[in-house]
Amino acid sequence: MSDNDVVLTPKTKTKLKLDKPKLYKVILFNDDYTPREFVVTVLKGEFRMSEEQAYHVMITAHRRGVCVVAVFTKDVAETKATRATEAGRAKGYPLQFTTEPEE
Ligand code: TYC
Repeated sequence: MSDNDVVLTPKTKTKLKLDKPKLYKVILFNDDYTPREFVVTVLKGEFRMSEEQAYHVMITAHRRGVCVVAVFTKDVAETKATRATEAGRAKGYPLQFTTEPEE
């Protein structure tokens, strides 16, 4: 090899790329039995909403049938949906929260 030959060394640096965690929506369903004020109380307690935010979400579910409450990582969404649904069940109400992945 002569002195002016160029030697190219391939770069082999490995970059650790972490995918951002997939997010899940918590969905609230309307029903004919759960009192409005109870829905508002659960939304405030489990989702840390103000009275106004909670009322808005409750009345949207009441009028349209469903409402997206908030978006979280999978574990947090499932835990909150389960706890909120359980709070209704404990009072004998059919209040339902579910989760679904964001597109
Ligand atoms: N529809 C209920 C009523 O009229 C109130 C309600 C609102 C229940 C929203 C569930 O997700 C809900 N008492």
